[in-house]
Amino acid sequence: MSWTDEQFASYRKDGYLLVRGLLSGHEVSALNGEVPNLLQGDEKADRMHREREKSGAVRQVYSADRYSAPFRTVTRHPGILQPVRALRGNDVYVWHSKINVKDAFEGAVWLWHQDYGYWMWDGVEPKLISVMVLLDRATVNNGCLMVVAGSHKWGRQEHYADTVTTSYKQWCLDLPTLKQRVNEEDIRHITGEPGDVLFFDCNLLHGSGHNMSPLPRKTFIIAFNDIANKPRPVENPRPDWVVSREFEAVS
Ligand SMILES: O=C(O)CCC(=O)C(=O)O
Repeated sequence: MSWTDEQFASYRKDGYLLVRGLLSGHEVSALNGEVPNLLQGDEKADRMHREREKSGAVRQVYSADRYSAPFRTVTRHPGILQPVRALRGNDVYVWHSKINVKDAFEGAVWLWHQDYGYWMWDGVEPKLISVMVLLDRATVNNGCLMVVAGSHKWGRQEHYADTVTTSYKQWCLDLPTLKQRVNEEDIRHITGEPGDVLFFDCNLLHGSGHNMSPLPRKTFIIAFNDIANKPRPVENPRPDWVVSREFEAVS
């Protein structure tokens, strides 16, 4: 379950690593079996925050790890937890988790951003690692994640809030910075099969295009924070579903 030296070196060089086939077909089926209920639930009753596309389709559901046993189990999967703890050199807790739905034909773009571009305002240092579990096949046509290899080494860039492109406020890099920094040959498409798992640094520049295909592109993203990096008090703290106050080390 632990990574080889080459895998750690590759993660450190590129800012991400894709591990193919980390979850079994059985584990992926257990997760996908939960999704219809999680998408339909009533926010007031189940306390799971949902974002919607302009069409009304669910774009994201937060906190599945708190309310669904298979999602809780995958958050503690040794193949996920061991490398995350090794990368941090410490225990970690769940900063937040979300199912990103990206439905066939209607799932909308994620503009280029670094997660730490806005997590910084939550009063933490860049000691967070995200883990994206593919629940469906991810293709170029259905809007697979795109990353800019090595961009985690730029450090945090300034972000602005885009409130027009989608239904959802997105923090993203401005055009002059993108034009100056992003080389076409450094853009990688993270295509893969259900059960493949991507690990990425909180300063890695990433985004994804609209789902132009008949295939849905669901993923489950768990963001882990170093247990020693609990948020300092900030002026406008964000809600618990996005900045968790449950500081229990995951084991
Ligand atoms: O689902 C995607 O394609 C990107 C999601 C993302 O960047 C995020 O949730 O911060």
